[in-house]
Amino acid sequence: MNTITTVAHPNIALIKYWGKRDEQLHLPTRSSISLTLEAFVTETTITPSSDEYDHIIVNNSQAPDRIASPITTFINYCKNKYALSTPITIQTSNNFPTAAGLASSASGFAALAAALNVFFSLRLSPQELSMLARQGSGSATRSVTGGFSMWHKGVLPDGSDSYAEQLFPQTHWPELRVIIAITQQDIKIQSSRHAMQQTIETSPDYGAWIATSEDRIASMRNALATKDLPLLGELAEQDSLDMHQTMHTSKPPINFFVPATYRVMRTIKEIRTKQAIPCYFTIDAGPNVKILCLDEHVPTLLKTLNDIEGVLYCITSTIGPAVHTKDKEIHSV
Ligand code: 2P0
Repeated sequence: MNTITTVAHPNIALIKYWGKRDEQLHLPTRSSISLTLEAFVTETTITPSSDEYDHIIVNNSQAPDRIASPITTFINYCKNKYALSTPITIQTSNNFPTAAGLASSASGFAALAAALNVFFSLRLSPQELSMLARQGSGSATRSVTGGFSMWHKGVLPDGSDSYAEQLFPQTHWPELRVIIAITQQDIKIQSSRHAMQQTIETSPDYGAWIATSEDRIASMRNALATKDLPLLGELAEQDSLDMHQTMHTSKPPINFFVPATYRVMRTIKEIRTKQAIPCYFTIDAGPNVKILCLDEHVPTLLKTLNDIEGVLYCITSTIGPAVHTKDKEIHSV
């Protein structure tokens, strides 16, 4: 069998996924729309194992249990589903903080699903591959298709209509930028998986947020098609704030923010109103803030963001591609 290396990029949801209608099949309660971050990269290599066991190496060392265990569950799921028996070694590395709310599970499971697809010659279509990646982590389904993607929530109990579709390729909106303001690099306080189920079960605001889904999905598709940054930004900001509101009102409350998170949000709103620069924030299950803006405003925004107390550093990204193989590195073993 051949060694295979795949490359995937994390994605940031503009209309968020937060909660499952089926926990086993990872079926979401609402559809979501994302953009892919070109600057952040996960590379995953599969080689045949040198013994009868599977091995998982994350960022060049033995992965801690919290990170290794969902990977092992996913590999076992794939081995059962496709009757695979060859033991493998998986080496995966990120050029950005792992499990810190920067969607490393999205790129991680997209890269792993794609690597298994090629290594074991499963011949899955992009749609099937996105459904396989979904079993690793819900958000991974959107990193399979890349660019600007939509994960259809689907309605079927078996999940066969819950997959990602690329709405627009990475080249669709060349001026769009995402600035990631890093306020903390540590492993996050709580896993998304646990936090989202607690939110569904206990937040009185969850139903109202879900009720917004269809309108917001339609408006976001329109904002992307027409490259309307104010529409996209207002929607993304509101959807993110509403998602966090469902967490803040869950029992016990969940709050991923740190003081610098609030400072960045406040600053972005101020820049928008006082300097008339179109810039908007969105925040996921962590304290880091992603700012949506145009390339011409990046220098001004960076200057201000880097001066905010508690902002460690900022990374600017364009839009990234779908998962793919790193062809140059494929060789026979
Ligand atoms: C999203 N997040 O749409 C949302 C917004 C975080 C906040 O998808 O349980 O790691 O593996 O399906 O995909 C993070 O959740 O959770 C996430 P599982 P996942 O990007």
